[in-house]
Amino acid sequence: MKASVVANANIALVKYWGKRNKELMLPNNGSISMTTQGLSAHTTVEFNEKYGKDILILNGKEIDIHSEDYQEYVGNFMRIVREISGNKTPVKIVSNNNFPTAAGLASSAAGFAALSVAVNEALDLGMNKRELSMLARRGSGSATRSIYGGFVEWKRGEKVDGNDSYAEQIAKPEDWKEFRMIVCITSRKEKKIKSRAGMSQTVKTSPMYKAWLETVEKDLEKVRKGILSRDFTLVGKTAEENCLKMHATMITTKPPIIYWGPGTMEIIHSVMDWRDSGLEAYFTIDAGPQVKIMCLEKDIEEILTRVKELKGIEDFIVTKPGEDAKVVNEHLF
Ligand code: 2P0
Repeated sequence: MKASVVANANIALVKYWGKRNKELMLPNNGSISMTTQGLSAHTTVEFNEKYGKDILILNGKEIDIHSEDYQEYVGNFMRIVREISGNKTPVKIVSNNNFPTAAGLASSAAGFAALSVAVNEALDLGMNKRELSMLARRGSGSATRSIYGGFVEWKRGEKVDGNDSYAEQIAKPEDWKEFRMIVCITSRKEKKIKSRAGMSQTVKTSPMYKAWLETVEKDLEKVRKGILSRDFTLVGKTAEENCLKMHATMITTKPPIIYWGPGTMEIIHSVMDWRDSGLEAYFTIDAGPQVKIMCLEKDIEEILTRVKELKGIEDFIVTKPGEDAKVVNEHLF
């Protein structure tokens, strides 16, 4: 009834932005990401009557699972787990991220991937990876992709019950060891608009959203092809274009959602200048001001030298393709 799991965060190359079903967490479009190495959530769960009620401790802080901010996330997720398993025993969940939560990395992706694998193990539910990716999806959309390592696609699916909206691995981490991402932290302020509320508002109000959906399929094809043929130019260029298109839908949401800050802009212009001077790098940005720079291992030293010269960067983390979510022996309590 007790299990521990480590799962890695992922960074999207083709983004997920917008749902067609909020209860089942079904996306309007497919997405592709790289699972990071070492930016992880370590989670321990134990189901035991002795707890009396559900307990959640996130990064050392006890949180009321049924409070306004968490009911929609962990509270709702545990309701789903209980529906599936029939098990009503109280649970204790302890989870730690080894990266700063303010880093604008999808901490919910690593967290819900870890929690899904942990409840499956603790309750002996016997789910395979595909089923685990669908369970993780119910916690947070981007968590669907963190079940697998390497390069991963979350299929949009067509079915109304969501049973064809799951993750599949495109390439293993060892298939493209040279791929690097530099996560550049430009601000540690908490973002004003959470992804979930932001994407819902974009779907409702952005005149650009239709155009976004019309071009995603082509981007998925290009990035899939680029990953399979290790074509860095194709992957980087398409990912950067896709990121800008997603941000165009955010910026044109009413009221506007502008996640970029001055530091974000500085990196965008710098990366484009480096490229003009023959140093190949691309950027991608999620629902926050941080920028992830994509490059190959051969250029990392030169790029880091330049990154360190930028004024708007508070910190940076270098990552590469990481592993699947996995059960570990180290319990957190
Ligand atoms: C992504 N993002 O594909 C995109 C790019 C942010 C921008 O997935 O409502 O935290 O829990 O499904 O997964 C962030 O959205 O939102 C996200 P929910 P989630 O990585």
